[in-house]
Amino acid sequence: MSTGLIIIGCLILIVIIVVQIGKVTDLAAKIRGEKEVQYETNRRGGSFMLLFLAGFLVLIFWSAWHYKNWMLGYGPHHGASAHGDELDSMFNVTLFFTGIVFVVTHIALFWFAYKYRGRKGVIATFIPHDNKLEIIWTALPAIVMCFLVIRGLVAWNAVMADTAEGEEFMEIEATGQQYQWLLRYPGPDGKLGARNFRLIKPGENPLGQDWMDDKNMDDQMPTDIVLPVNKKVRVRITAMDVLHSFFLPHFRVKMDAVPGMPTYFVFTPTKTTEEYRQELKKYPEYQQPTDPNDPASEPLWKTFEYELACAELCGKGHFSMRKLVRIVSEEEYGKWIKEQQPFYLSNVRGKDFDPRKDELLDVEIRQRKQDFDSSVDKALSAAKPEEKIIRLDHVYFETGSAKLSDLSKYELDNLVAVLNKYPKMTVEVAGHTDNVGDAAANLSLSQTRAKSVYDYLTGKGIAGTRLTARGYGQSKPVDTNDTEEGKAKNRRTEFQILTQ
Ligand SMILES: [Cu+2]
Repeated sequence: MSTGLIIIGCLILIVIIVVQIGKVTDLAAKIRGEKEVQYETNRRGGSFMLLFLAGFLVLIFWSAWHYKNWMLGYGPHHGASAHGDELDSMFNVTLFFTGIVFVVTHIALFWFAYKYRGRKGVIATFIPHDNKLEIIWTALPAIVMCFLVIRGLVAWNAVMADTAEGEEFMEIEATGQQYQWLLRYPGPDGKLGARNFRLIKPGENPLGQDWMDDKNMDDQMPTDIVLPVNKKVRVRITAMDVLHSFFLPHFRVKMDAVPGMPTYFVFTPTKTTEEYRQELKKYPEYQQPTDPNDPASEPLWKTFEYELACAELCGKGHFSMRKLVRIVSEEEYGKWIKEQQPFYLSNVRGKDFDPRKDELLDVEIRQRKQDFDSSVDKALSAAKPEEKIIRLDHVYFETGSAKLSDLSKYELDNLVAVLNKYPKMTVEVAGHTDNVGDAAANLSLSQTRAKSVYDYLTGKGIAGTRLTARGYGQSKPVDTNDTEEGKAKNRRTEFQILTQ
């Protein structure tokens, strides 16, 4: 506040001084004659021009030198991607030529202003046209521009190339939204699932993933970008509302995120976060504490993180579109990616808005088969007959009926596979009920249910001689019938391995 007042005060004073000088000059002119005063002003003005030129150039070169280790492309900030150094070198070549032009034109500008100031008895020469001059200042920039543009085109084609057929790479996706980046990883199948903007629903389905597409089932939405070093990455870039820009400054990656027009960028990170920190550590600038007010805080190099920023001014929360990027070893990446839960399984599965809640997913089917096979293996190696009993947890009947529900077939098919694998195995299929209702009715229901399973298995080609079906009704409870939970455990279908 007080600084502001001082600045305003200074400005007012400067205006007053300028006005006063003007008045004095007017007065002096009247005394000494207009012309003389004009020449004197020209001389003083010209000298100021030279002084300004010197100060200006010194400041430019000093600041470039002084801050170079903070700038991308200089000091520790080599590109952290395979194409990064090529872009930096292009920048430097361009800077070299434009730097020469910058210095020469500024010297010429201010020097001429001094040299050709209005002087007594000197009249300007009139040059209407000069062919030599025209040719030189057209040809020279043209040649330099050609060189820059051709090199730029070659680099552009290399940097912007998409992945080639059969090439190994991983694909992730970044979607810009006011004001955050939504990241998506493909999961174990390596494939990103389909999206449809009509399916977007905040909270439930932020990206509009089509849950009927199996490729979406394992897609993860991590909070940070974590990538293995030296692996080619293709980033799909989209936006949901306005223009954003996917910017990874340390990797020299920048691509617009445009609603309705998917873009991409392919790059290969070549330096882990830790390696970059070690680079920074060599420079005194990065030995300073991270928090300037706390000298005991960690040095800057140690807290360094790569970042993803939005490089398009997209609204008032634009600044908050920042995410951390970590580049790690292949091994560390493997560990991290295993911890990332599929968005569908942790946020959608089984909820009211899950369009597949009545359906068994491949991943669940695989899991159940694994569980089933391992309990069969356990039973096969068990000694006691009661340890050879395996519950068919996922065999369901319609209430009060012996009709198998559709979802039972997965578990029964697992049993068929086991019986085919062990051709000498014989089993007893047993039905059990809780104690609700009439005991005789329960007995008969359990018998028909066991028979249903028997029929299913023989229908799949298992010889009837290897199977017995028996109903036990409520006679063999495994838990109390006093609680709902216990009753549910007692209503069961199981099979016992008799010979193997
Ligand atoms: Cu943005």
